[in-house]
Amino acid sequence: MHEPLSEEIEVSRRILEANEQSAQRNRALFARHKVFMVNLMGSPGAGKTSLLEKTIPALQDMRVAVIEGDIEGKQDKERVEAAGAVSAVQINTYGACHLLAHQAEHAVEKLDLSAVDLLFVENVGNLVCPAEFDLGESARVMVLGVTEGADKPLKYPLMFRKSEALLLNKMDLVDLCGCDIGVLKENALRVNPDIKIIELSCRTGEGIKDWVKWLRGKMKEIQSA
Ligand SMILES: Nc1nc2c(ncn2[C@@H]2O[C@H](COP(=O)(O)OP(=O)(O)OP(=O)(O)O)[C@@H](O)[C@H]2O)c(=O)[nH]1
Ligand SMILES: [Mg+2]
Repeated sequence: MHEPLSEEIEVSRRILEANEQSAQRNRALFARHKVFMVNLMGSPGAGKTSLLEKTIPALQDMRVAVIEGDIEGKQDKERVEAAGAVSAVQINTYGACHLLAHQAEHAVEKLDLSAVDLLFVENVGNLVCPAEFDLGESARVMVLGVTEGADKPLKYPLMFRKSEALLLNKMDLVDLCGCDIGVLKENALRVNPDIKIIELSCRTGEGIKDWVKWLRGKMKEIQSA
């Protein structure tokens, strides 16, 4: 790796600036339609779609839509539709490891926001890049499988730092994989003392109620502000 050249820094700055403008447009649009948007992030296979499959049926009183970000394929879109999402839109990035705000903006054009209360954007599976790009979300939530290891907050701090909630998924496997949950939480709190940590399992359903309660509270808090 070389030190970034001034032209490279300039290009990155322009990309981030353009992204921020799209993100602000998204935020204004969501505010106008009273839609709460969650940017859901985490490694490939952490359990983001599994979480949506448990969350959507637990929110029967809400109209939940989903934008799915994947490099290729539409498997996750089909899964959330089967789980009861009122609508779902697939974005394929064909290589890029994160979503940009303008991609979300185009996907949102395919939704009828007047018929949506809660919008999840499942970002591309990646523990690094999605955290760098604001999509105009109301809240950032990350899913980490306990199978990924207790050291992850220290090695990949940005996503932990930028998220309001950390969902520790696959708790049914915690003894099998030997993850020290105390150390994992301590590491996450060292990186972000304000992060809300919820232990859950999308396999057994343990902890889903706690997550849904937190989400409802956050929606109330932001919508009444
Ligand atoms: N044992 C166990 N397996 C789980 C749990 N949650 C998800 N899985 C499994 O983990 C695998 C990946 O789950 P997904 O929900 O597809 O993960 P994802 O984060 O959406 O993956 P990408 O969209 O590819 O980034 C699947 O085989 C799930 O069945 C859990 O709580 N416990
Ligand atoms: Mg998925």
